[in-house]
Parts: sequence; structure tokens; C-alpha cells
Amino acid sequence: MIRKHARLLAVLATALLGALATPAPASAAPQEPAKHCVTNLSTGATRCFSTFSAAIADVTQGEITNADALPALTPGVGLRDRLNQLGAQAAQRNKAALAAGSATMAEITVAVNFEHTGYDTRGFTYIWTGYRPCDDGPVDHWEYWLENLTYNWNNANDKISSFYGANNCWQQSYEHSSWTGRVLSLRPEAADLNQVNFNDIISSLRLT
Ligand SMILES: [Ca+2]
Ligand SMILES: [Ca+2]
Repeated sequence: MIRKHARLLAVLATALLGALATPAPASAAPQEPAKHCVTNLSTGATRCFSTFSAAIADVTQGEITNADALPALTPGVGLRDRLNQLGAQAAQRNKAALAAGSATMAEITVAVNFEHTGYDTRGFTYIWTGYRPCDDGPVDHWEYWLENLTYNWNNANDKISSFYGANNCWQQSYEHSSWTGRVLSLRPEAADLNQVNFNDIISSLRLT
């Protein structure tokens, strides 16, 4: 009995020392800032996450949980193709929902912009979504537009260094707000905006 007690005390003492040696939660590693914001361009609503994977998991309702680990544009297996596959399904569901008079719509990713070059998810990311993909109509019939990136969450103004469109959307980018200044012509993606003299310059954009 005594020996059992002694052992228990020893265990308690070890636990106590362990607790003392362990830093208090307040001084633990600082929490990652919410650098990854999703803006639904159909509603204007934004929400932010501490990882790109968490943001994409939210957009895809848990269908893609490893976005950080996926290549961006590799055909078939890259994140864009995965988003396109899910987007096509979501578009069908949204059509049916609209026909049935339902207000419950599935979110579709239409473009992803990155603070860093090479679609690097370690910097800030800006994920634009909506309730429909882009169509094949005239290119100047814009499906989505962002007039002033200063007003986006995490202020994307003059920070974007790479981007890609998704679900048939291409991006046209502008030097100043309200689609003024120099124009980077419509393109499906840009891995390094330094290459086209447009790095850290974009202040507004349109998608079609
Ligand atoms: Ca940048
Ligand atoms: Ca600018």
C-alpha cells in the first residue's frame, strides 16, 4: 500500500514538474494569421482561414482537404482541375436548385490569386468564388469583377504575384482601381507576374 502511494506521489510530482516545464498556452507558438480569404463574388461575403488547405476545404465542403500539397495546374491531379471537376458538379446542382426555386447554392471557385509567384500557398492567398462558372460568351461580357482590391479582406492591392482562373474563368488585370491604368490582357493563368512587368501592381480585375 505504501509503495503504491509512493509511486502515485512520484507520478504526481513528475506530472507537476512536467506542467511547470511546459510553457503556458499564452506563450505557445503564435497563432497563424488568417492569410487565406475566400470572397464569394455572388454575395460579397468574405471569410478567412489560417491555411490555404482550410480555405479550400471550406469552399469545397470538405471534398479537398490537402490543397497545400497539390500541384496547382498539373492536368488531372492539380488543384485547378480538381476545382473544375467539383465546379461542374456544383453548377449542375445550382441549375437544378434555381429551377426548383431553392436558394441553397453551391460555391464554385472562379480564380485564385497569390501574394507570391509560382502559386505559392505560404503567402497570402485570395480565393474568389461565385455561384456559376464563366461561360463561353463574348469575352467583354464579364461574369465577375473586383473594382478595388484595397477594400478586400487582407488588402490584396499591389501584392499579387501569380494567379490562375478556374471553372472557365480567365482574368484581366489592371494597374489601378476601377479597371484603369495599364492592362494585363485576359489570361487563364500567370505563374510569375515579374515576367510580364505586372508584379505587385494589380489593383482591380475582371473575370470572363
Ligand atoms: Ca507579391
Ligand atoms: Ca496598382
